[in-house]
Amino acid sequence: MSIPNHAQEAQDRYFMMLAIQQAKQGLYTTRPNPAVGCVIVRAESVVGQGFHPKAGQPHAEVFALQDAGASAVGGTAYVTLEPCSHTGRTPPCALGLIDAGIKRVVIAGLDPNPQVAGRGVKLLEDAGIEVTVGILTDQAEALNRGFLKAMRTQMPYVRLKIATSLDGRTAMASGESKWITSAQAREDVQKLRALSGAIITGSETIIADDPQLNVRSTQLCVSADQVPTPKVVVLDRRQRLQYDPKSNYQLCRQSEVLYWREDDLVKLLKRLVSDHQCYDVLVEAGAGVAGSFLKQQLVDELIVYQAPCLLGIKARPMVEFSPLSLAQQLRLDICAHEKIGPDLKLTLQPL
Ligand code: AOF
Ligand code: ZN
Repeated sequence: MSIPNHAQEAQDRYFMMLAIQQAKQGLYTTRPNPAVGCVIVRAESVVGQGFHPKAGQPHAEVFALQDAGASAVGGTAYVTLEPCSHTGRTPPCALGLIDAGIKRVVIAGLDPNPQVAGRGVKLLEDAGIEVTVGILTDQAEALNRGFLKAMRTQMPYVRLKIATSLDGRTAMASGESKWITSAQAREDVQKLRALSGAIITGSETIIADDPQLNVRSTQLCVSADQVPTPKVVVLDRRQRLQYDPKSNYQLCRQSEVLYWREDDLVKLLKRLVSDHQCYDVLVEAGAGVAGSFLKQQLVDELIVYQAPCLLGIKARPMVEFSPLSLAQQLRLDICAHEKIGPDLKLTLQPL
């Protein structure tokens, strides 16, 4: 009978937390690759650490092993994602760990990429390495929502962002809407954009607001020019932009823009995964588009920035949605709440 070793588990959680902190350094720059961190431990102290900085560059394990040098022999590697077993842009990390003389590997969660999916663990075990899977899995998975969902379902992780007043209004009846939420809340939106492979908007938003929809923050942990530019998708079923004489909208000048003229949003989302490797998608649009995504149950996460002001009943509502009875309401779970400057940020998941 084996007795659970609580001291070992506590230690594993501690070092995995350090590996997660490493992974976070690549959060905005690794797309379409996942953000991954690795810590090498020998005799209960950290001898090497690293993270994956960018697709095409070495994986987290390679940097951590380099950092550890000869001290890696006989050590334990803590990795936030199963070490890869395939040769992609870089060679298999599982073999790198074996060659470096690592004796034990602790992994937060398996890599659902069909090219890996358990094969990394098998390579390690076949080489006689002790493997533990499932330490701080939820925290590690929270870093790579899009990558994990896309690998598992071929659909992206969709975040819908809405900025509203306390009474749930987004603009005056005239369309006037600059600015309801604070500069701090708008700065926070930069993080959502920096996480996203694509930003979806509507032609009406382009015509009314001429937004830039780019990443330009100076307050991210990396400089904005390191962040891969999100693709902008304009929903333009009625081809309003093509015939609009004003063609020099701000975003057309600076980003790669994809015009989607079809009705089918599921097809668009699947296409973004299969053809463009966009695994995290941010919807920043008006009430009509927001309503379509919500009604079709395509939203994984709703982020509401709510300013403490009242705009009244003639102002525009946040979502075009008209349930006929209370039974048809859309219910959500509040996952997080935070005060950002004077505003409230709510993160919700549809039930
Ligand atoms: C790891 N460690 O740090 C990362 C992994 O084209 P490549 O060679 O960069 O491979 C990309 C795939 O490798 C990616 O889709 C995911 O399955 C895995 N990412 N694996 O062992 C890392 N970033
Ligand atoms: Zn790898």
